[in-house]
Amino acid sequence: MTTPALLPLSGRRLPPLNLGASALPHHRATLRLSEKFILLLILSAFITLCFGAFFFLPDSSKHKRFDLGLEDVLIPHVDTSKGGKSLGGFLIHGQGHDEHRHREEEERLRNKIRADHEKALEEAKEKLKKSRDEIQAEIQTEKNKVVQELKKKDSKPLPPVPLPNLIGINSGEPADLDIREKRNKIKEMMKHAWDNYRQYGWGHNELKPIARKGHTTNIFGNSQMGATIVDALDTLYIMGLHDEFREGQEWIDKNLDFSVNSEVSVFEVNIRFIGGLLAAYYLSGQEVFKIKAVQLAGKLLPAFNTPTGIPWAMVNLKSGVGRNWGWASAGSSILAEFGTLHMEFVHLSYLTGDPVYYNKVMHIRKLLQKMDRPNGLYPNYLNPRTGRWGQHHTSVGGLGDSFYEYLLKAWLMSDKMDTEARKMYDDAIEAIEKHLIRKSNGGLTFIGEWKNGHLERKMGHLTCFAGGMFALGADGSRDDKAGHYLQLGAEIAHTCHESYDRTTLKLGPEAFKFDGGVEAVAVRQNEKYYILRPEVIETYWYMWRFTHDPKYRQWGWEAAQAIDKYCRVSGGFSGVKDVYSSSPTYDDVQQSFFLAETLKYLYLLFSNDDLLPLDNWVFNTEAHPLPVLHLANTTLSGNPAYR
Ligand code: DMJ
Repeated sequence: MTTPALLPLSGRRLPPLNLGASALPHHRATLRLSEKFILLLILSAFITLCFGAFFFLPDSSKHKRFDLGLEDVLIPHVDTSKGGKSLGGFLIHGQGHDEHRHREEEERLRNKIRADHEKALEEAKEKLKKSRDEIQAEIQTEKNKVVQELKKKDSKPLPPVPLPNLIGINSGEPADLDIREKRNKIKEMMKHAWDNYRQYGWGHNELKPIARKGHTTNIFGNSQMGATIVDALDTLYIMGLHDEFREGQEWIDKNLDFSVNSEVSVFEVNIRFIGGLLAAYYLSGQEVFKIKAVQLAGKLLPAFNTPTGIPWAMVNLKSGVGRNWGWASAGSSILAEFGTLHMEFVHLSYLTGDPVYYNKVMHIRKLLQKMDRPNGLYPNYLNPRTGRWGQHHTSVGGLGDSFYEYLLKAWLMSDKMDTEARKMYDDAIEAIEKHLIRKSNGGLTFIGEWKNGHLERKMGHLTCFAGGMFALGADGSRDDKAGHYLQLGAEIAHTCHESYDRTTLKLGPEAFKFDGGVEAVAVRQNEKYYILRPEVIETYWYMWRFTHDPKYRQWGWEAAQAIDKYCRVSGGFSGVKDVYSSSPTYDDVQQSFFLAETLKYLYLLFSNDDLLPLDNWVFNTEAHPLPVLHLANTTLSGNPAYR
């Protein structure tokens, strides 16, 4: 190693000591001795300097490593146990044999890099020998692995919460043989619907029972989310179809994925998926349902990012971008959609300990409370940008229906503590009775629709659910009008039964009129269809629970027989296009709500009241039972996670 900095020193000669003429001769020997001493001192200083410089000069071997870009791999850490010491993050060994060791190490790494390159080249050559499909399959497998890893991360356990009182989930067997047989028949119909979906539509949202393949509509987006599986789970459970339930659970566990680029209806996904998953969780206690419900709810939350907090009708599950239906009054959101989230969202907050869901729905309620209501009625449309009503149309059927239902059920689900919800319900029902409910010339009570300042004397199949709602809300009604509301429920049930009875197939049309001599009959061709809807049977069941009048079981049985006769095909059940035609054509759709609602309400109608008793369970608008939360108040303080 050269030490250029020291060269001038090493070449310098010491000047002779000039002691002048005055120097005495007897001092000559002493002076020579001091000279030697000084020379020795200078020499030793020189040696010390050389030795020090040896350590402080730059190490050329380190420069080489930087040039190769290998600084991180060569000596990545300090291992003082092996006699090294750290300097700037690199390992400095003793000189000499360390130099040798560095070279060896570099050589070893170069060899390793060479070997790795060669291996990669070999692998690439091997890959190229494979077909395009094989390569794609391998890539897909790798992708799946990553997705599974991400899923595992997503499936963090939720905080434990005390489960509400879950009674009456395995009961209901009737003693009466005739009723038992009817109940078994409904169970057989459920098996037929499920088995065919299992065979021909598995994983798709719904089934086309005639084409025998999967079916989907835009409300579920473009992805296969197994809507029928999720919607059917709790019906399978209460019917004791446990193998089928387990099949559904397995599919959900392995395949139900919400990280999809798909635009879905917030309302439909909430009532069918979140409601279905929560009910399946409460009935079976299987954590997977709760976890999936919470994951999905997280994907719906971006829909609330509007200037008012009134959610968009649709949201893209991946991007979180929301928008409204093009047909809804100048970009409005719909009352029955943003007003039908409360039950599920309260349960989500209860189960997760996260108030975000509860706050979202309470914000909607507060906003609605502040708004003026024409004639005390809630219009169907509300603009989420301006916070103003759209067209002044009011309906207890499509576009409005379940908003009123959820006001009543919010009160029931809170163990009757949410009196604010009950008051809103009572106010709304009073306005509806005053402005929308009329008696026809033939004495049939009907609920019309308010449109542009006048009453349209038309009632939808959807509106028929209101009979059950009036009966359910009778107890606890204002001014002790329980008898009145039970009577109103019975009148609506009767009218809706008439709408069935006046058809050829004994199945109800989509909408029917009370006008110009027409009573409870569809007039327009495009209102004559029946798509396996549940609302009329739903009302029969509530009326049965509250009155035990056998006519409701009789009417329910008539409907079940008509469905079995006219809607059953070998590949499942289908809707029909004209209930007044003796040779009906099929629409070729087995709706998921047929399994979730229609068959469940029929089964309950022929079960004892101890199956899902109404003091402990509240059914969401898709017939998914959620337990009453016996909380001290509506701020969910019963959940320890809130304290
Ligand atoms: C169901 O999805 C729900 O009952 C909803 O509230 C409205 N209608 C359909 C079935 O008709």
